[in-house]
Amino acid sequence: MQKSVIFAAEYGMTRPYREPTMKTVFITGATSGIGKACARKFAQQGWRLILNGRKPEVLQETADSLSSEYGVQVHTLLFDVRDRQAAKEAIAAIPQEWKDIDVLINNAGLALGLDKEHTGDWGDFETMIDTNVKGLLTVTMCVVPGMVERGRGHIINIGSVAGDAAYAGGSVYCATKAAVKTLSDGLRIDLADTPVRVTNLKPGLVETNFSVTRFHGDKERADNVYKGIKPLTGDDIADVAWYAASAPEHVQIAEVLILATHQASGTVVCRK
Ligand code: NDP
Ligand code: 8X3
Repeated sequence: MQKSVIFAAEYGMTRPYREPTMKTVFITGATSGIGKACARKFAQQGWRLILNGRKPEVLQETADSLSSEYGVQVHTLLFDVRDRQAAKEAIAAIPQEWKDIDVLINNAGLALGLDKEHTGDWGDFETMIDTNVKGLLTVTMCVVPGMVERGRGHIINIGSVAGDAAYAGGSVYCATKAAVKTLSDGLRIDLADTPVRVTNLKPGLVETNFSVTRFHGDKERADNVYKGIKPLTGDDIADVAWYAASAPEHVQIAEVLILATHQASGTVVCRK
């Protein structure tokens, strides 16, 4: 009898026992959409999860459901990526046995509004820059030195097709995602003499809570973004993240643009 089956029988478990791989993925913004889907994907593969979020109940609920569904260990890190001090303290306080992070997925991010650059809301602009650019850089700076020291690691940044070209009303959001591309490219150059890999994933339209957040809770307006086209799902992006993470060590998936079949670019979408 296989060891996993014996274990399951001895412990009366209802799901198959999975040998621990001791591989660890750290995902920011893991409480929704693409981040949560990545957490599910890596959990399915038996990885340990370090999950970041800023809503305590939602974060705990996410952690509990993944750990009970997939039998993986989960460590939660409650902080807002814009709070540099809180992020640094939380990451520094990760228990020793969790510190060997194999993959960091810098996913926390958002768009706010669809306003013109010269008349938009400064608060929205600042939140996008602080989250998508400065937050990502903060977490990168906290995690990557350990990867370099251990000679092992992979950073997967969630960029966007929006970083390839500006679209109407998306000026600042697009600029933050262009920055994610440049930060990814720069980091890849800085790490080229190490085994640490850097990937920039650039999704197009993915149906998550993204547009509800962009339109400040206006669900009807958010739903219209995905009308007449079959959009991507968080799981589609998680599949690509997993592909990059599980590629052989000498293979670095540097950048991937992932679009729905009827989307051709940030501005060309064919709707029925
Ligand atoms: P969701 O709104 O579903 O998820 C965003 C996640 O980021 C949430 O968990 C959210 O937490 C978290 N988050 C936002 N701000 C912060 C913060 N300051 N600190 C910590 N966590 C934060 O959207 P998506 O899953 O779609 O977005 C994930 C990433 O994918 C973003 O970077 C987005 O720009 C990018 N992206 C999305 C696309 C899409 O079409 N959906 C396409 C291309 C890229 P909370 O609920 O607390 O706000
Ligand atoms: C999100 C995709 O096209 O709504 O990054 O900007 S888009």
